[in-house]
Amino acid sequence: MPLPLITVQSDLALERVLTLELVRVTERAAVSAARMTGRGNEKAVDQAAVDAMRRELNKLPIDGTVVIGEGERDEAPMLFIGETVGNKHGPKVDIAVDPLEGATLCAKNMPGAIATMAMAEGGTLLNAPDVYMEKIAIGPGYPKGVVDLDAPAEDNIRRLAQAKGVQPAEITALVLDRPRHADLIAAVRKVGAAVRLITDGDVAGVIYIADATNTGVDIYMGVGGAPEGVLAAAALRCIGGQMQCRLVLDTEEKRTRAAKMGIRDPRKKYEIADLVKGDCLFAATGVTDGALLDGVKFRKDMIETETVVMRSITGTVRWIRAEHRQLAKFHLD
Ligand code: VTB
Repeated sequence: MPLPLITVQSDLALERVLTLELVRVTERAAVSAARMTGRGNEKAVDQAAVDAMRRELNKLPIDGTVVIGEGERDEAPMLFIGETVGNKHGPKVDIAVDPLEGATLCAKNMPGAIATMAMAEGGTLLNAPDVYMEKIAIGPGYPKGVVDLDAPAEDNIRRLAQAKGVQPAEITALVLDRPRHADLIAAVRKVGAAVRLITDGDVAGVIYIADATNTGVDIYMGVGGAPEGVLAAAALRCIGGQMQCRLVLDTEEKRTRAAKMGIRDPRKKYEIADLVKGDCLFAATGVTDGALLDGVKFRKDMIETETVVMRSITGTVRWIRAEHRQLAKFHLD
């Protein structure tokens, strides 16, 4: 009997093929940064990841525009917001990059640094300035509206516990360890819930909530970077979950920058579908070992990487452990 042919709708074929290309991009950025792990030089590790990511992105058959990048044009020489990437022979896509999420973690050889990016249909990712963002996120399987960005933290924990069918004491909230979160942390603990603190890395932090059974994290709360928020939303668009966010535009200068990027309502409360309007791909490769991904391992004559890549159209999540034997491709000399 002839084997059935694999058919892919032609308009989706390229995007499907691009899934593995994203893996190559984040793998190379991760390896380049990992080479300098623990050297204490945040700028150097970040630059290495940026260089590698940009080089790989420019090989892709896409007509891409960076909408979440290393900064705005005059402050970032590469992968700045507005930079076009790709060989132009392909679909118009929006690109969000964080070539090294957790540069401090990598420079200090602490767990959890990742190289990450997302790709979506042109014009569908929120163009956000590099400001802070208030965020709240919970995993899939809860009715809509269980938690609310504007509700007191105590209420959110209680309501989440009720929806999960447990006591608040069985809820764990993940929060960035920053002085600005002192009140939030106290409020969460006041209702008996546990707080897990992270020093950096809230893209992975938000992703943890999608797999509460294994990560033990039920909810992400607090203020982190807006670029990290858009990247995390891309991941949640693929794997499910709820997220609400608001840009922190607390000065006239920030509001003007945001307005230039098309943000009309500076107080808008965004849901995942506002941050990532269309279908998207998301990928992350571990740089240092972390709860989400193993870091890069330099073996004799071989480099190992671990990457997660997700596609929203199908909700497929692939974990890719790669052994790289052709090392010239990493341009490590
Ligand atoms: C977070 C964290 C990042 O920035 O978004 C944080 O996830 C927010 O900024 O890894 P502050 O450090 O100023 O709190 C990072 O720590 C680094 O960009």
